[in-house]
Amino acid sequence: MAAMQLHFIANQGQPSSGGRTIEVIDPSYGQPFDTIQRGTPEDIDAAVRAARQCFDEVWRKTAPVERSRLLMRLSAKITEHADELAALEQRDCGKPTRQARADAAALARYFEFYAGACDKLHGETIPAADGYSVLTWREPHGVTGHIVPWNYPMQIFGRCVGAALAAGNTCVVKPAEDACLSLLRVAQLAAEAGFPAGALNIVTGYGHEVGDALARHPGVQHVSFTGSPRVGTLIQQAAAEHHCPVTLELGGKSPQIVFADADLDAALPVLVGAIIQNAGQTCSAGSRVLIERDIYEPLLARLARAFEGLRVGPAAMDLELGPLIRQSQQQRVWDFLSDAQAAGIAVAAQGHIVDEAPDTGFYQAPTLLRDVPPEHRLAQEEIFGPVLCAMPFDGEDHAVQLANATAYGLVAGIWTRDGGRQLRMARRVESGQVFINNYGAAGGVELPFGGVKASGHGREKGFEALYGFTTLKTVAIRHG
Ligand code: TXE
Repeated sequence: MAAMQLHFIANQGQPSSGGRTIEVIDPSYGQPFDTIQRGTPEDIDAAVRAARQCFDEVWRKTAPVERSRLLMRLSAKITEHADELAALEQRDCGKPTRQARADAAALARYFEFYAGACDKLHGETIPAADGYSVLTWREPHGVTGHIVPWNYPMQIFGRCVGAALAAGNTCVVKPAEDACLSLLRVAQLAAEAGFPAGALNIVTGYGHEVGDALARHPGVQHVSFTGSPRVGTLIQQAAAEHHCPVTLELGGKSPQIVFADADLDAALPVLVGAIIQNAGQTCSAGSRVLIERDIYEPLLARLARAFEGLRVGPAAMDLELGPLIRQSQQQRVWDFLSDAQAAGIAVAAQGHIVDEAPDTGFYQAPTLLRDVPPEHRLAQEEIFGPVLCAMPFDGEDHAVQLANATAYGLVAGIWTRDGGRQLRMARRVESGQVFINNYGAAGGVELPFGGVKASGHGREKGFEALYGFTTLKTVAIRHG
């Protein structure tokens, strides 16, 4: 077993004050291979104090151009160590090699993007009464807390911590207990890049212990969270105790809507990719495919053939799918599938788990379900596994009704050649992002991202994220 991982506070490795640790499990084999600290509220307090001290003494006095250079240096270091970071996250999360490498590249890109934005956060001058000048400043909140899930540790860290640091905050990060290793390494790289002690701190441990302590810490001025709606509610409640703003990204049940006039050759691989990426454990997974009735059977037949060709195996084999993160996530998917069976929902096709995948790993074959009743929990709830629910629709109004008929509203994909319909549909679907004849805009760190309804509120990614990590101050001067 590898050496034990420590918290990273004020540019130092620190053991937990509670003296306890958590085993890190490799989901491809179901075996422990490392240990992390099981943090305590006292550890969170130490990290928040370090972040505050850095903010007061160093970071708030650092010119935006200097912050920009530091972020750029970190981006370069991430690129230099991309293979190492990808290997850590691959083993920790069970990601196929190509996915893990893409995530490391995205992390570097986030820091590059936000490096360029540090010195471009302008305020306004506002016309006011005669004899007055009014202007606005965008100021950092101070210390920001970041509670990160296990599905894309590097990407989600990049999008929230990159923006928070660029906007002039200092950060305390609580990664998911299932997947911390890449982020602990990134924090070391940040120190090597020259970030001052306390600018970026990481405390590992369980959500109900350290995540909760971070959200309710009165020294934290903003919390960003990506995870389940249940925990999002708890975090918003905890933060409300000290009137702390939150950004919540709580997943989705995103529809991919295919009209009869669509370019099906272009759509097919994207429809499949949008649900199998990261074994379906993606907040923006396109987990419902709504197909216009005229092409329902032929498109379903093509989707079924594609699903039958999908392989699942250990992460390092770099197949289309790796394992799920942990046994409880596997059980969650099994429970959904047994509900489907009990309701008589037909399996149109399944991929297969390769012989090299051991029984101790957390594997699930990708599954295409047909004619899923829109009100069934399979069509309503986030499964967070490689399960695609297909259902037919008749015309635009029906497509909109089905698309909007869940509690969520994160992403929607629309496939049609009709320009008017593209815009009508984009207006009518309830979601934070709409992709027309694509899904994801080839990565798109520049694109603001976040949801409506139960998918959360606030925006990450793109320039918009920076506003969320600042507070606006209005300054009015009466001319002497
Ligand atoms: O999420 P949790 P889980 C969804 C997905 C998945 C389900 C459950 O549907 O099947 O959630 O996954 C921390 N106070 N998503 O149980 O518990 C926790 O330590 C503060 C969607 O893993 O929400 C981890 O760091 N923090 C999603 C983070 O919250 C707490 C990504 C997420 O864990 C806490 C992950 C508490 N009381 C799951 N309890 C997405 N939107 O991409 C837990 N945490």
